[in-house]
Amino acid sequence: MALQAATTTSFLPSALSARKEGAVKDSAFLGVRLGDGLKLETSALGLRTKRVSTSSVAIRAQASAAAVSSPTATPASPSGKQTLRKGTAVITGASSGLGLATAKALAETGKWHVVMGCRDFLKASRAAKAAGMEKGSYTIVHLDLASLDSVRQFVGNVRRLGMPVDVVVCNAAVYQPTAKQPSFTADGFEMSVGVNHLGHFLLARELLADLTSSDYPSKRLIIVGSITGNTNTLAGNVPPKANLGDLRGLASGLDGVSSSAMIDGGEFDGAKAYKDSKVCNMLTMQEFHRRYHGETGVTFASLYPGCIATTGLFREHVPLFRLLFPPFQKYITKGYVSEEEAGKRLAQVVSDPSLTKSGVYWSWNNNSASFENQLSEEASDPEKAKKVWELSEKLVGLA
Ligand code: NDP
Ligand code: PMR
Repeated sequence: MALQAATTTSFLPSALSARKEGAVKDSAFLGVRLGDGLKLETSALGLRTKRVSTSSVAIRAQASAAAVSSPTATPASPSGKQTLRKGTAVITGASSGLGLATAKALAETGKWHVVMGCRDFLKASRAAKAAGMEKGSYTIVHLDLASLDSVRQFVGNVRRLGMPVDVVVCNAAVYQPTAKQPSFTADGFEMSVGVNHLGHFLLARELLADLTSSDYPSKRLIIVGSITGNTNTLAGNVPPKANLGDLRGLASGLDGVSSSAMIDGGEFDGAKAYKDSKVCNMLTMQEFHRRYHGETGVTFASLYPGCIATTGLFREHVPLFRLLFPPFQKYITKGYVSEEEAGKRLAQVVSDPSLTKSGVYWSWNNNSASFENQLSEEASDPEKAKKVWELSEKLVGLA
């Protein structure tokens, strides 16, 4: 019998730090506006709110996570065969789109417990239920990648679950193609790069220790990339193109005040900021591979799951785009994939025994067969990867 994972769905504490104006969208947290002194408590069975005396704006939650032990193999069955224990996969942004579909695909196998790192507990909880995920197959832990404090608290809360960390999937992202002005994370970084790259950079660096100490046979760290960050493709040549330039904006902190909000130091462009962030994601995966694969045995991978034209990623795009984008991708580029299919693809990168090679950017052909894809010159430049790594380390307080 596989190891029983904790069955409690928990929302673990994360303080909301002060933010720049217009920075983060969660003032209406959990779908309701929260004033000072509101305390949230959640349990597997429901959500209660109650007023507490403190005037702090911290949102706290009670969580009870059952501690579990983590033998690599469960005791031998009567036939004498050892079976692999249940793996634990941490997935960021699992409240919708690709992350949710992947969480569902993994949970359905019965071989994985999914830790869903989400900024909106209620949305995640509803999404998991609506997707038909079994109660004991997942745990929701609060994570707002737009706050480094929240990332650090998430890491602590994941550790407190007492489960091993066998796979980490950096999936969450924001895309702000219509923004005229940059918005900023709690730490003052331009939002797309702050959430998609810097938040995940800190998360991945922190959880590497946990992955390393896991006894699971195939430990993996996956950072979701995209075709649109790769200028060696047609999609990657649709303006504005990704270009990190000489990284002068990143070096100055992307704060939009003393420096540009863009990595290359140029004028703010939300679509470009997203594509630049995806280049950082793909470079980071390769730099992890170079630095840590040999030492830790962890598999580092990235992927382009296909064009999942129906997800929430395009929520800030103009309505006409949202209407035309799915049929355009379905019938013209033929790059469209459903959320379900994309989830199966990412689930393969998490658990398929044939996808253990490290340092690979996976893609799928028209028959849904995986292959090792080529990254663009910039997205595979080792010098740039090293510089992005070193600058990111400074920005997130690791150097
Ligand atoms: P969705 O918008 O459906 O999912 C994005 C997820 O990220 C949501 O769960 C969202 O949470 C979460 N998120 C956003 N901001 C934060 C934050 N500050 N803290 C924590 N979580 C956050 O988009 P997709 O499923 O399409 O995107 C998933 C990944 O796939 C991204 O990395 C994207 O770049 C990549 N991708 C997508 C493609 C596509 O065609 N859609 C193609 C190639 C790659 P919430 O639900 O609360 O909004
Ligand atoms: Mg693209 C084979 C062609 C192809 C593919 C696979 C994509 C994927 N796109 C392709 C082609 C084109 N797109 C062409 C020819 C155009 C001009 C009409 C075009 C336009 C376009 C826009 C305006 N495409 C877009 C946008 C977006 O706003 C999306 C984007 O860049 O998000 C960052 C997008 C995308 N096209 C894709 C994919 C996968 C996306 C979005 C998701 C992502 O990269 O994360």
